[in-house]
Amino acid sequence: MATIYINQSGYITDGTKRAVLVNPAKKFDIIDESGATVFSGSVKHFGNDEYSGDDVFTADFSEFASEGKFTLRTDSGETSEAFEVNGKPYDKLFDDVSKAYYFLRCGCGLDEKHAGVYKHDKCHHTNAVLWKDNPVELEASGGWHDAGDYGRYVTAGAVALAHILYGYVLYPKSFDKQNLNIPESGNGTPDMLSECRYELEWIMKMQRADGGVYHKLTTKGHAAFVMPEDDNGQLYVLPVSSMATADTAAVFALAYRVYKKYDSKFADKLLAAAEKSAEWLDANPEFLFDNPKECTTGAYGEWRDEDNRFWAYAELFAATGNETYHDKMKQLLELEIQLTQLGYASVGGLGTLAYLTCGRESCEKDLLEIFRNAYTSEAEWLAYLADKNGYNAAMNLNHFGWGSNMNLMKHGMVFAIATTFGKKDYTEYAQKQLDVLMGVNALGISYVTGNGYYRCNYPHLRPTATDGIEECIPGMVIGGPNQNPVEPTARDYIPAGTPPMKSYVDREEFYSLNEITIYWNSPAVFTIAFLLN
Ligand code: 9MR
Ligand code: ZN
Repeated sequence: MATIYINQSGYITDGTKRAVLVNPAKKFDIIDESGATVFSGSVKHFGNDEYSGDDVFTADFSEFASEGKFTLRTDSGETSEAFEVNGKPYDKLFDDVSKAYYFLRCGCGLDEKHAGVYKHDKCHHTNAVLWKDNPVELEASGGWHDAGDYGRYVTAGAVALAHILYGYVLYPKSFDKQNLNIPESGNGTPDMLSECRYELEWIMKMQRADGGVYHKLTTKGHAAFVMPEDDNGQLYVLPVSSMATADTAAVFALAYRVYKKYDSKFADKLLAAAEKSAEWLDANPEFLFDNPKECTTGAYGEWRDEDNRFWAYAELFAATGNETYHDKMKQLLELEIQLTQLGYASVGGLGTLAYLTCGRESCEKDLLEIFRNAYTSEAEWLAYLADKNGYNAAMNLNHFGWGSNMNLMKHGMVFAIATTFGKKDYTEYAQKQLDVLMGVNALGISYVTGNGYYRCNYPHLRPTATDGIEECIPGMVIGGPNQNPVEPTARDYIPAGTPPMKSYVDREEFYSLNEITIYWNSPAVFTIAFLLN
């Protein structure tokens, strides 16, 4: 394989275009399909790169703006794989990372028409029982499987929804033309919104009559590697938490704003449910969540719930203009809420987005300015990190943990948001984060299944590990490099001391490196929507 690392999904005609080389060269040419040289440039020596340990060389061909299929050839005789330059190179990628959610639907079967070879029977459709109160049954089927496991967790779902719905609020053009071939396609609502509705309706079922929302619905432990329909363990609903309740209030209020144009009855139902959860928040103190000893599925614990409450009141104010919510939001701001954090745990940035997008006259000018500036300074810092890394990943060492590609794509989101609301254009940096995800990285690998000539294909994803089909379900964003994998045997493949950007292996047993989740796909959906808009 060539060691010229390119974005394997291609480059936008008038956008930033970069390749990274790890073998020395001085000059490069871009060659078209007929073999003609259509552009020439000089290779830059970046030098030693701390995250990869590579001596990095870069080829920038941003100035080259002709469409077609090309290769990049260096004067030292290396040639890259072919890549596309065109107006919308990420259409397939965008559809795939969006359709990934359909493949994760729970409580229904996936039929051949929509799922092709990845079809499977109806799963997890039996009633769940309350964890402590076993005789109480709950019909709470539906929603998306969270990840490689079959659990369904409210905070994770709410945050993934928020990324996608904000992608829609800010960059609707990218979604309006999608045809994802899902059961709702053609019903007059953008497909991605129909897909999100499937998760919203599940969260509705997780809400108690008093507005409190159950934290999660899972079996006692993770299922064996079986197809979803063969996971027949008893389903449990775990206790209400203030994070799940606040995130539900928030995402329902946001969804109210989004869906009212398409289905006002559904939107009203969302808003009423959001306000019910807000009543619960007013009446109850912090209820943090921890797993009962016998339950070993994901905990999604958090240290504090103030940022979740801030997000909830910000969204409720955005949705209704009600000054009581405005005041509550402002009071919470005094508790040092982080203003640009986009989840899954710390969600203050989703609250500031609510304020920035609602367009209400009653928004305070100085607060709007503070929120905008927060995104700009975050983007400045991330741009500084990107510049000092040979691959231009806007990452520091701490970002290379479990689910590092979520950090990479959330940083793509910050560049997009700062560009949308601030005074400076960071599109180039958002593009570079996608480049890293799609192959401009120290392993030259595409971290999205089904996309790219050298791509991950063996994720920790139960259906994929079981279905006997060689090609993985497409469009899944892989967790990616992790300096501290939790599986001891990962060290057989990644010796201690391996540079962070190379601390990855495409093997299904390693969930801390190679799993997928709904909130790792969603920041990619947002960032690509921004680039395609
Ligand atoms: O994504 C989560 C990661 O940030 C945490 O470090 C890890 C351990 O708590 O849990 C991850 O979330 C997993 C969840 O608990 C269950 N479903 C799969 C998730 C991805 O690995
Ligand atoms: Zn299921």
